[in-house]
Formats: sequence, structure tokens, C-alpha cells
Amino acid sequence: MGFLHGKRALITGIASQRSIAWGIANAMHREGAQLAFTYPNERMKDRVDEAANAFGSNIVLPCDVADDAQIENLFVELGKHWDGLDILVHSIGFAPREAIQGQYLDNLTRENFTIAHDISSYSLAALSKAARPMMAGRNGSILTLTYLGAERALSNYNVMGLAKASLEANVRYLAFNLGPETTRVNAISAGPIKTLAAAGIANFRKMLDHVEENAPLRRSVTIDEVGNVGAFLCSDLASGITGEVTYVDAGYNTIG
Ligand code: 0WD
Repeated sequence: MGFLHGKRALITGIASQRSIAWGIANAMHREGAQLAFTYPNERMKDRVDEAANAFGSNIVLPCDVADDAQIENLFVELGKHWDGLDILVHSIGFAPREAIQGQYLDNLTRENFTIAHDISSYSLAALSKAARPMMAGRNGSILTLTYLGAERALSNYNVMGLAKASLEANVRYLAFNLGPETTRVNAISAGPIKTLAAAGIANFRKMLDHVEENAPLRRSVTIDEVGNVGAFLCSDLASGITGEVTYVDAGYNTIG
């Protein structure tokens, strides 16, 4: 029996089979969790249907996190399928493409700053708040994805680094707020992985090469490696861990 047997997990952020959320869904499914999925717009629906099929789920619900009504409606609809929720996976990030190339100040505008923070950080708190009634008192777990650019000024990551710093603070405040009702909140700081979101970052290949040459393991990580840690963090095996950022980056963050 898998270590997530009997758990119900809502997975956001699947855009393709390369998505980190796909790796997380795969590991959670293998460990016995029941899964439900969200898609942000009609264009992405087929991809997410494909994921649901692959993981034996028939719960696929719309949710663009830029829209309060869709966030609210998501949990109304989910409540028609499930009477409680154990796991919420937030694997969502976005910044306007011009903001994640060149130098930080080159394309920094109030609008780019706001969008990056809204979609990449506020959405974690908004989803957690809306999920709260379904998650309280069940030893539930919320998981998000962050990146080293939250702590270090990295080329091209720019305003996304600020949004990820906000996201990591969000993890700590949510963990502090939701701990008394037994819900844990954690982040994985993943090393660079070639996904659709990563393709938007200028010189992504160069970042990947640098990690592969310099990380202690002399390679990058896979979505399955991130998925395994995600499944662990959302399981009762990790019942003492909350408010943390766990690195799955082949050790890259530990070198100077
Ligand atoms: O190297 C990487 N790929 C890393 C990614 C390293 C460390 C962290 N991360 C983070 C990302 O910043 C993001 O938070 O992991 C998370 C997942 O990213 P991913 O798996 O790399 O990227 P992708 O497969 O593109 O999934 C991100 C998805 C979106 O995909 P697109 O390509 O359509 O932007 O986030 C979702 C969407 O499915 N998304 C939204 N979902 C709901 N509402 C929205 C939205 N408004 N915007 C984007």
C-alpha cells in the first residue's frame, strides 16, 4: 500500500507532460492518492484531461488564479465530488515574458511587478484560503514550487525572483496560520528543469548547463525527483515538517 493511500489531492499547474506538476501527480498517484486537476483556460483543457486520464481521475475543473470567482467556484465544484481535501499542490508561476529577460530594471513596470506577484505568490494564499474549509482538521498539506532566484540575484530571473521571495514568506505565514488546524505548508526549491514556464526565461539553457557542470551531483534534476519529494512532504511521513523550503536541486544551492 502506498504512503498516500486514502489521501485526496488537488493538482494545479499541469501544462504538459514536462510540467513539474506532472511529476508530482505521477508520484502521488503511484503512492495511492486520488487526484483532481485544474486547468487555467480552454486552450490547456485537453492537456489536463490527458493527465487526468493517465492518473485515473475524472475530476478536471477550471481555475484561472487571476480570477477570484474561479477560485471560489473551484472549491464549490470540488465539494460536489469530495467531502474533504488532504493535499493542495500549487505549481503555478507567471511573469510577463519581457520582464524575465535582460536586466532587472530594463522592463520593470508596475504592471509586470503586480502580475508576477499576483499569479506566482498571492494565488497560493488565495487557493489556501478557499481550500481551508475542506482541509481543516485532516493533517492536510499544501505544497508550492519555488526557485533559488528568491534568495540570490540571478541573471534574467528578475521580477520573478521577487515574486518567489514573496511566495517563500507566504509559505511561512500560511504554515503559522494553518498549523493549529493541522494543515502543513511547504515549498520545494527545484533546480532548473526544461518546462514551458522555463522556456520563457532568457538563456535558460545556459543556466541548465551551469548547474550540470557545477552542482555537487554534476547534473540537473528530473520532474520525478521533485515529484517524489513532493509526495513525501504531503504525506504523513513528513508530519513534523511545515513552513520549510526543501531543495531538490542536485545540491546546487550549497556551493559557493
Ligand atoms: O526550472 C523550472 N522549471 C522551475 C520551475 C524551477 C523551480 C521552480 N519552478 C516553478 C515555477 O516557477 C512554477 O511555480 O515550478 C512551478 C511549475 O512550473 P513548471 O512546471 O516549470 O512550468 P509549466 O509546465 O509551464 O507550468 C506552469 C503553469 C502554467 O503553464 P503555462 O506554460 O501555461 O504558463 O502554471 C499555470 C499554467 O498551467 N498557470 C496558471 N494556472 C492558473 N491560473 C496561471 C493562471 N493564471 N498562469 C500560469
